[in-house]
Amino acid sequence: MTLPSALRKVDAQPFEFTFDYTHTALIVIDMQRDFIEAGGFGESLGNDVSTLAAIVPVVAGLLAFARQEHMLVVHTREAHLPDLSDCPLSKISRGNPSLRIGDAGPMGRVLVRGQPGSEIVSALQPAPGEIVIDKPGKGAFHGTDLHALLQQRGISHLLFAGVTTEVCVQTTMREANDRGYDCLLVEDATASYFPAFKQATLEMVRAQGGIVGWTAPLSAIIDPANHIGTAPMLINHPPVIAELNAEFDAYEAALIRHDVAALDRFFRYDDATVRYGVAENLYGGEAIRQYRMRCAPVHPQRKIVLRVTSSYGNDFGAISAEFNAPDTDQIGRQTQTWVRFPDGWRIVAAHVSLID
Ligand code: C5J
Repeated sequence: MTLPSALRKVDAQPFEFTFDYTHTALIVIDMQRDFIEAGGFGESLGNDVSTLAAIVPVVAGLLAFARQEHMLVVHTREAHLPDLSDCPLSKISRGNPSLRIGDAGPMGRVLVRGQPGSEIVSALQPAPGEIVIDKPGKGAFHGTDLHALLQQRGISHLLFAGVTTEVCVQTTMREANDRGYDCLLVEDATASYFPAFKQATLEMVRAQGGIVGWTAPLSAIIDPANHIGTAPMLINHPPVIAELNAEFDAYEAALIRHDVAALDRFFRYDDATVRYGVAENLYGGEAIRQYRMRCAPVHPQRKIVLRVTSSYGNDFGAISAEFNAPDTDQIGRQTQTWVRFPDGWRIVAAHVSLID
């Protein structure tokens, strides 16, 4: 369930852009070493790469915003198969570069998957769970399953960043526009080797009432005044549920291998943390820690047979589970309350019991 307060409004051109960040993805186009660093493909075409490198901090700020809002993030790379079977001859032979696609250069083979030059620059590395798409074309929808991935996740709105504005960014944005997405290009998070081409692209995108989409600077997107509604709260937001389930799985795995130190870390070390065990009431982090050190391991074939996970906002959730093990006919029940702290998710309350 999503409350309407997930809506954001951005002061954009040609007019206000409204999006629900649970249905919006950030698409970061081709922030690769081959385009942005000296010695890559971009420079081999005679370009000054410093204009592209200048946007890296802005793209990092946009990524931080998207991650904070738990938006879907997609990174693309223009990168071909090692045998270049996905690269038309016309693309290889175009222009007069000192290095052609597939040639060996200072950063490995130019625009070839897996080569150092095709990697995303270190400051913008994809985070776990983010999608990375290797694309053979300028547009990210051509020859990829990007559209299907976005549809599966209910995405209707896209924010665009990356390089170069008038080539891969604009092509992808036009492809997305034709597929029915509402698209906004983040003005200071995109760059071209030719500043005039960037400016022309921004104007073309938003001309004629936003014929391709909207443009706005990063500051307008992250402006806290953008929330529509006063108390934004997402309930059962899939990325938060996925994080909680991953924590729970890691907790169960630590339990099975009787990793006392790891188990200890899952519980918040605080006087207000409470764990009601099957046969003990433990008040406070120290009592829980002492119990862990003396308790017997659980049966190694203990199995979770049912789990219900819920989340309220980005930082609070509850998991209830039933478990069984070969050494008992009873069914175990366990409820954990999780809170996200600056150092990660922690259990602040737990209750375990057995029933016949
Ligand atoms: C180019 C790109 N310019 N990512 N690629 O060849 O825009």
